Amino acid sequence: MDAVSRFVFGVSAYAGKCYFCSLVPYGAPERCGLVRYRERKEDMRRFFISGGTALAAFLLPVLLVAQSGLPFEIVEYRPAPGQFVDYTYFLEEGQSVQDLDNAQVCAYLNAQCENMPFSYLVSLGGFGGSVTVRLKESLPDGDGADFKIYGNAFYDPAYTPALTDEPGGSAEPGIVWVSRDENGNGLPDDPWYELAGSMTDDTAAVAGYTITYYVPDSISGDIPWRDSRGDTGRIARMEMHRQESYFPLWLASDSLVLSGRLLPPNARLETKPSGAAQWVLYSYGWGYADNHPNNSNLSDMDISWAVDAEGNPAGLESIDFVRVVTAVNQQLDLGVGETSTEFAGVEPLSRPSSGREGSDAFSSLFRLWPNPCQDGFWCSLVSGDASAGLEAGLYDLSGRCVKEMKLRDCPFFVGMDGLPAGLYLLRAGSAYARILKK
Ligand SMILES: [Ca+2]
Ligand SMILES: [Ca+2]
Ligand SMILES: [Ca+2]
Repeated sequence: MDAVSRFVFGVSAYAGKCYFCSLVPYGAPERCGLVRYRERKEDMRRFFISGGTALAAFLLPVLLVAQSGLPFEIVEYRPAPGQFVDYTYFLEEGQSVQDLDNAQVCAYLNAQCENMPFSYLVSLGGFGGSVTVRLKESLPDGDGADFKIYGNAFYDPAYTPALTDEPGGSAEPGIVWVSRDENGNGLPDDPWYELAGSMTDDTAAVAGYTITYYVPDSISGDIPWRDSRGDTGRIARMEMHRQESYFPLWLASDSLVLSGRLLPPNARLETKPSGAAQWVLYSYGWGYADNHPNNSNLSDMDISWAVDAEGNPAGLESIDFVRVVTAVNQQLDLGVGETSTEFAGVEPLSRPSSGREGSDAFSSLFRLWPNPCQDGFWCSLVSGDASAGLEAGLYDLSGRCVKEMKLRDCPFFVGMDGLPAGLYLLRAGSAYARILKK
């Protein structure tokens, strides 16, 4: 159809009955609405898209949908204002933002997370914005790191010389909090503990910082704020993000007050070898979400870092909830905008469950979890994108390949439905790991 050639579009996600899409007519960037699922043909699906008077149909491959679900679910989303905060995605047709509630918002986000495991980005907006997840199984504090938080931080190779002592690129650090379901009701209504990170005791960090964001006179305007130090500023509208409002209007209709530990600004204006000026957001040492790339063990967290309000070790034996909160208040020009932590998932870090697994089960290439498994397992790459794209195979003990796949840079699910119980090997090149199906 002719209309197809007139648009650049990208489907960002789908959620059961309907699909959303960013539609960019040439020359006039604009997000457009709902794309409905109409037809199913093997693993391709037909989509219809309308923008203005144009109607187009196209086929897209459907992402592999995990069968067993993720190890976490979002139970609360309270973003600060931001360029990636757009409540129109959450709304049913004809619904107004005032009628949105946390449950509906979380249902939408969880559907996206299930369909794009560990790669759908939940943006927390400016300082104080947060997401809270429940771990489907309690996570004990073992030796060393216990979980990894996925985001979209990266190092900028143009600054490689600086990376040796101070990595920089896009680091938008979020403070991590943990909680245990002490009253056993499945809700995050128990005491919370902050994970101490490398900046917790830094003199430039501010404990008990509070910010108030105000709904502007025109909801599509910049979002003004005032903080507990008397400073004022704005979350500025960005050319590329033209949604109705940057304010999370389902949380508040006049102002939103958010508090926490403020980390100092981490951006510096640098000059690339080409001569172009660019903001570089430098990574803090350790203990923060969206602060180092996913394939770095500096994005791993340790439950034993949890401290109480006085800064004393909390001594938690296990946790059931994780919260991530944007920790800097920073507004940048040159098309960057506010600094907002992104969240893409929590992976409980697997450990050898018994000596029988041997060290190869946790080879340098993969982590397989849970192990033993039932209907399948997750595979994540220790070296991240360095080995993404490699061909891998799942082999039974007779050496027969029962499944072929490509390794990916974020955790992916390998279904084992229909395969007999027993021991299998996941192999890529010379690296392999054992997985036991119960
Ligand atoms: Ca630990
Ligand atoms: Ca509880
Ligand atoms: Ca980010």
